[in-house]
Amino acid sequence: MEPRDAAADILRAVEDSGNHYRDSIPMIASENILSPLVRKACNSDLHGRYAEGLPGKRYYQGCDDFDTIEEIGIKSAMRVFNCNFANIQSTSGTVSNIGALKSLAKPGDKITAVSTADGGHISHARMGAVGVRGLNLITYPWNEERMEPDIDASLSMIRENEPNLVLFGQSVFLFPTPLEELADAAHECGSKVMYDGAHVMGLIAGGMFQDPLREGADVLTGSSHKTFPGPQGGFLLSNSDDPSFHKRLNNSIFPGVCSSYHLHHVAGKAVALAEFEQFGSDYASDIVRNAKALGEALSSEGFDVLAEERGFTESHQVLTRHGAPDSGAGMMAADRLEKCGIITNMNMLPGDTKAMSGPSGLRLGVPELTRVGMGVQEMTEIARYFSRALKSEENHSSIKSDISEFKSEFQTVSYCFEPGPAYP
Ligand code: DSN
Repeated sequence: MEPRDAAADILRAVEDSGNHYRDSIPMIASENILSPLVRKACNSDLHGRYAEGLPGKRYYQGCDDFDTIEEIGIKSAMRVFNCNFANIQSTSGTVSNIGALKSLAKPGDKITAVSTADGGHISHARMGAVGVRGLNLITYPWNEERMEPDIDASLSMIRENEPNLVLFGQSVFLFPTPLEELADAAHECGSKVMYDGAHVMGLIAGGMFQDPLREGADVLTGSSHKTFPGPQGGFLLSNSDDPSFHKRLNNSIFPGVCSSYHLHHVAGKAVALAEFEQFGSDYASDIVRNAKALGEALSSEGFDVLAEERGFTESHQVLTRHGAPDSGAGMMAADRLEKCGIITNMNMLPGDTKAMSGPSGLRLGVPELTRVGMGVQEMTEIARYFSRALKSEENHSSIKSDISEFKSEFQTVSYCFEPGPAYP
């Protein structure tokens, strides 16, 4: 292929991808869309600049304006997350995790975390950041019915193993972690407590989930682009008032794991923080309301929605089971749904053992749908589309066309200073 044709093909695919999401019902729980002002900050000259160091202490000239941006963003993050320390430089939630692991543990130390099979993130696993840092991982005993660590067994496990670091947080995250009791036990053993709030940062900041920094976490890490509706990136936060610990945390990102830390995304993150200060509480409560409504509506349509006895969810996620463990029913459901215009991801559920071919479930998220103005009524309509897609023989093209028409009413990003096109 000629280089020029390759570039043209790439740009066509970029446009097609935007159109695909514009015309679909996007339900990936880790995704969101940018507000017009955040997009403007991200699509700026900053995308090619460097600013190693901290505001006022740079290794490059030309950073005065960026110093202003980062200083405003740090102060805003400290207000939004109600904490004494914020680093907004990291380029992803995983990079924040690597920084926190570098600050809180050394190679050979013991760490406890949720296993990936139970919904833990890959950066909490041996194959991810925990392994890269050379830590010895012990996973929590899991309560499958409550979809959280088994408290009594986890308390015993922490007391018995006396880990150096106790890590909480998940990618499959329906309910707040029973953190206070577990963090107390960890501190009694001399362990540090880290909470990865990647998925639920917007809910934490909006007061709709749990408040890890007041429930015992020494460090809170997270993504800036899931329920927190900014550009892709991460946060590293703490309520410690120890300046030497702040320095250690800052150094863990630069020079620890980043050189250039993507200034355009930091600028976008700072704008997203400003918007969150004004609109975040409403956004967070609307997300949780919609997720609960979706769980209820899918259950009414006859789908097997997990955790019914706990009200399905207290987060932005809902889990559905579509067949027996390791049957791959979730994979097949995700495939059929995408053909019909609903974008989801297959997910392992309790009993599943094969991550690629066997998942029996779907993880459904509502942050993006909420952000384009959908409410409880739309969750009911979406559940009906699920029925048409997964419980009928109807041709996918007619469902897809109805979904495209349904979605055409939801094309504006809200909860921001200048609502505008969601899929420009
Ligand atoms: N793997 C992503 C998720 O979808 O949860 C987070 O990095």
